[in-house]
Amino acid sequence: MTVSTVATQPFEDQEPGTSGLRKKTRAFMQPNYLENFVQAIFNATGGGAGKTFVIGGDGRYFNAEAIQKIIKIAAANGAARVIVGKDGILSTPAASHLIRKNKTDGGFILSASHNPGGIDEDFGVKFNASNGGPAPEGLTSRMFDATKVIESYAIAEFEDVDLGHVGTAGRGDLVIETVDPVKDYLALMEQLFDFDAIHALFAGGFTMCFDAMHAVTGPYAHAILEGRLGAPKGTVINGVPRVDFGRGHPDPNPIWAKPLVDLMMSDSAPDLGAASDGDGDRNMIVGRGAYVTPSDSLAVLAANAHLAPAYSGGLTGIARSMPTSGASDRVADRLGIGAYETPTGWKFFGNLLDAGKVTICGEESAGTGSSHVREKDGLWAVLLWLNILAKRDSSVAEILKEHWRAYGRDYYSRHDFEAVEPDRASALVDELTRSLADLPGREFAGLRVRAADQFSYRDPVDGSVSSNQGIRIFFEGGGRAVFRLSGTGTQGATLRVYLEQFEPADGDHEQDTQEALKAIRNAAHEVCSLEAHLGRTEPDVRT
Ligand code: G16
Repeated sequence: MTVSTVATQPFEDQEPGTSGLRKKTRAFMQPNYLENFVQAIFNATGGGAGKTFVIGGDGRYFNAEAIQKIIKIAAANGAARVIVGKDGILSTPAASHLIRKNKTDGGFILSASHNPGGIDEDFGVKFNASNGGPAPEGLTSRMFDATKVIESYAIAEFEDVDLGHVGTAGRGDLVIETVDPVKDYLALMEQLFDFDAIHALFAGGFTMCFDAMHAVTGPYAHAILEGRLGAPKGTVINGVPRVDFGRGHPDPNPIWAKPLVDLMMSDSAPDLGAASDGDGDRNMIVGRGAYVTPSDSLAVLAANAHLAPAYSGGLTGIARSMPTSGASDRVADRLGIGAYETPTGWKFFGNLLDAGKVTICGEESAGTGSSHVREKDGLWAVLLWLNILAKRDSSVAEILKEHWRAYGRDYYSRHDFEAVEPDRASALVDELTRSLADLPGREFAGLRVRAADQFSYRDPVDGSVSSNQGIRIFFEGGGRAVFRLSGTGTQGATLRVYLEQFEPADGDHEQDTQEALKAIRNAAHEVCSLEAHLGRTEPDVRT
């Protein structure tokens, strides 16, 4: 095996964001761009000698080429073995599972998640550590540091590896194991859930529509829902992964999965609607006539998890990202278990899960998961809902309403202002940050500020501190507005404004969400002079 050492120069923009390095696909296709980043990961993690890595991605444009390059760089860095999904396909949670199951040294996950795919769209690379979870902040900063001083990368010269068949191949000292992307993941799900009960549910006429959005969960959903659990053929729609996700935006929310939401609000709605994103870690749950917000889904899943075999012994704790609503905190409180509030980014849940402090985690950005892997897991959430529905003689809408009657309801919505000029977005955030100390007691659009701060997190396991993780404004009367800049966009800045209004258990739970949030929205706009800074008042996306 011939190994070349290729001289290169640093790219200045290789700082990983909320979830790995995400850029336009063409940026990754430039000479040396991907190679530099992958070599920097080896340099930041003590090299590749003798190590084993999982490699796979969501099948988007450039996935196949990037995987071949990573295999060659791994070989040149002395890796002993790589485990690759057949055709280069692995959902993010399935990759996390393979890293853990095979006790590997980590994995390369190729995805820009819910961002569109294609030569003019987005691509991404994420490194997960040996616990199966996204590299924590300490490691991502070492990776970024390594990208700044890189002078060369090593790459082996051999023909592309055929990844179209399950089996083992060798190149020099490197063993390349091509695996069925679904098999081990399905086996894990069988251990967690009562598949017999779910099978009986479908056999009894329960209907469902799962929208794979032309993305990675197609093969998983076909095998699990229609294959193993006996759901009728046609339950899974858009189930063949495409490099451009059928020119869609594979983000399971009411905007991008609108056809499914429309179906669920119509007279011909099945009992359950669900969708997952580009790489299979996000999920959306919709009952007949009832959209479930991700924050509510986390709370309902936590409150009912004991109905699934894996969680019948109870949960140790629940974690949510700071912008996620407080609904799950009240469940934790009632269960008498810990509730944790972390910064946005699944990587912040890793230590809590590893230390056994929490069993279930979730985020407003459509992510829910548990200690079974170290990523959020779209199909896991769908299967837990199915398990709960199979054990309770109630519809999604009834379960949701009952939950609100027991715990109160958090009206919740995220408003995204996309492709904002970065200077304008920073000016808004900087000005708001400077004003924080003066806000308590002041009134905005008729609402009085109770407290305001910049969220800072001290990891209770390793003591690391992450500052400037978003601005929180708490209003009297149970409302909250949060402001933060997205760390996953690839074009300009995205300002996220998260709105929440708590309505107690005996309150009115039947209001329209945007109506219920109007006062908070107006106060949020006024407190940061949103229109003056951005020159507009309407968001691009409301989740
Ligand atoms: C990633 C992270 C999530 C985060 C989301 C949005 O999800 O894993 O933890 O909530 O991005 O982040 P931001 O608000 O910074 O854009 P995914 O599904 O894109 O990997």
